[in-house]
Amino acid sequence: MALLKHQLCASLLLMESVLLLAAPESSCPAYAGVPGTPGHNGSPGRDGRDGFPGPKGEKGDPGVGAQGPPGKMGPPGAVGPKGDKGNPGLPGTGVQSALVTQLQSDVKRLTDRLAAVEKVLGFRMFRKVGQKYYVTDGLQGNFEKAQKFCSDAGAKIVLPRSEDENKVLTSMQAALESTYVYAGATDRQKEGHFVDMSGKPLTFTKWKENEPNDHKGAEDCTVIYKSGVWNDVNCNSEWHVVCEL
Ligand code: FUC
Ligand code: CA
Ligand code: CA
Repeated sequence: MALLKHQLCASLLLMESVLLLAAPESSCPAYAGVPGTPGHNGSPGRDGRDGFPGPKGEKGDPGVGAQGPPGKMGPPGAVGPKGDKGNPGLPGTGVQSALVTQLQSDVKRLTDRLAAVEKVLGFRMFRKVGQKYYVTDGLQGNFEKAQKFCSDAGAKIVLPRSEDENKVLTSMQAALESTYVYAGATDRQKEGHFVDMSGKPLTFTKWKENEPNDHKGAEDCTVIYKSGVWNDVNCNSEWHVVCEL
């Protein structure tokens, strides 16, 4: 302790000597010493702790994806309304319109004719006679069945109106090996008075000798024999069916 006190006094004495040298005129009372110069800044402190998390950021803009492929075509729409009627055509010259009228009637005639010919081609056998066609599928039946077959075909049961027509029919009978073919004439309305299917009197007949005889009082239908002569027979008997178009 004595040593420490001695050293402290020695230090104070030394400091006083230094001060006297720095300021020789000042009287220095017993130690209200001049403050020393500020010390140097200390070394930086340790890093602070991490701060609290900042606030949540703003919502981002919507993303922009690449455009997808086009979808399938939708179902067809309903049929639209009928369009307006067109404007009338330009008037033709007198010659032109007469020509058009002629062509229209020619086309109609040819169209009708073609339709008739195509119908004829649908039968097993056919013959052209004048403006008519005689057709058959070789069917046999009673008069009622004969009428129905022809009517279903859009035709009429055959009725020769001339020797030519009668001959063409017998040529078909030869090919059919037919004894009798029904004709479209009856005396059902008035016995002994044969008429066609429209009720009109016959303009051509080729009755066999002693016919029509209304055999057994039960013969009101007409048949044509393979030789071409006519006979009245019972309408329920079955014979070949030929129609005319
Ligand atoms: C004659 C004909 C009749 C029948 C009979 C067998 O009398 O007139 O229609 O064919 O023969
Ligand atoms: Ca009769
Ligand atoms: Ca008879």
